[in-house]
Amino acid sequence: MNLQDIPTIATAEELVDRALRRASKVEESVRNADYRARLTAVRKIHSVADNIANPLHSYVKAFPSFDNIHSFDRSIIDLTVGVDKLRKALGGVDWARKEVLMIATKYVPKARARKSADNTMKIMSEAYAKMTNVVRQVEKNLNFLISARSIFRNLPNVDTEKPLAVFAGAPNVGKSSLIRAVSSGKPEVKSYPFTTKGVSLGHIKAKYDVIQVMDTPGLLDRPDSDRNDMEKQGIAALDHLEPIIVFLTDLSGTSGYSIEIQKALHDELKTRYSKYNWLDVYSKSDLEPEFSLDYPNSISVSVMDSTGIEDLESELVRICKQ
Ligand SMILES: Nc1nc2c(ncn2[C@@H]2O[C@H](COP(=O)(O)OP(=O)(O)OP(=O)(O)O)[C@@H](O)[C@H]2O)c(=O)[nH]1
Ligand SMILES: [Mg+2]
Repeated sequence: MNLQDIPTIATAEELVDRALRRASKVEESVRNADYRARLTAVRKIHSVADNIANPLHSYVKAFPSFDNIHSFDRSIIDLTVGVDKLRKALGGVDWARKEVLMIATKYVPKARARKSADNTMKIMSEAYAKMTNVVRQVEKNLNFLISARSIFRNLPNVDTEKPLAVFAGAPNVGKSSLIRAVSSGKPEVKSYPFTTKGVSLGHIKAKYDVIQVMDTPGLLDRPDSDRNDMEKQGIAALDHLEPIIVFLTDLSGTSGYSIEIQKALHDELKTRYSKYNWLDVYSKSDLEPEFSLDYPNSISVSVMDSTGIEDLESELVRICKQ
């Protein structure tokens, strides 16, 4: 099961409504009224319990086991929803599942015992109340899973078998614009006009090759401990996925980050990831440069007049074939 494909999760009220609605349709057609009441109650209690416990079970199963997932996914989960909080929510939901089944096990023999139809109804209502109460107790946990699912749906689904280039650089240097310019087909990349808040994925489709390209939030040159959770997502991609690094430097001065700041970040990452393939890109080449740099084998690009886009793609293909 992929993180991105977790099926819909119902709220506590939706679960309760559905279970009660289904149980209301259960009817036995035995002649004797008391016996009919008992049989019906037993089946209804089972029906409510199953229609609560089965979905709860499927929710818990749908989330990946944290021991088996890729360290990048684990990091991203931790930075977005929090691994411990997610564990707790899943624990709560699993508790509710067991509790509901236990209530059914306890009430079924009571409902089966020889009694008047009225008494049987009372026992059934009591079982209903207890089971639905348990579901309501984990309402917050279910809501947490619902929001975790919607966050996971937008996380990049990286294929670790295929090449990956991570676009990194200071804020506002044109990473997202460039990712959009090189991504073919329908990229997963959302075209926000705003600053990038998380990692996302696009693909370059070049003849027989597919190269994954990852957008990352802007980085500042500072120790990891000072970095915010958005920056940490980009660092997690670099740390755990060992990608080709495409480092963007904006020489136009329009990003708001000086050449010194951008160079310090460049040098920090280059030292830190010295074993990775590295490609320097000067962005916004349609604008008059305010600075100059002499990084070796760099490519100048512009998304405004498409300068260098093809060169960048073929250079990435070349690196991937090495
Ligand atoms: N003239 C010109 N402007 C560009 C070019 N590429 C990006 N821009 C502009 O630069 C600004 C920032 O672009 P983004 O692609 O959002 O930059 P980013 O690096 O993703 O920014 P963060 O996500 O905030 O780190 C936007 O206003 C873009 O329109 C370019 O090639 N030429
Ligand atoms: Mg961006």
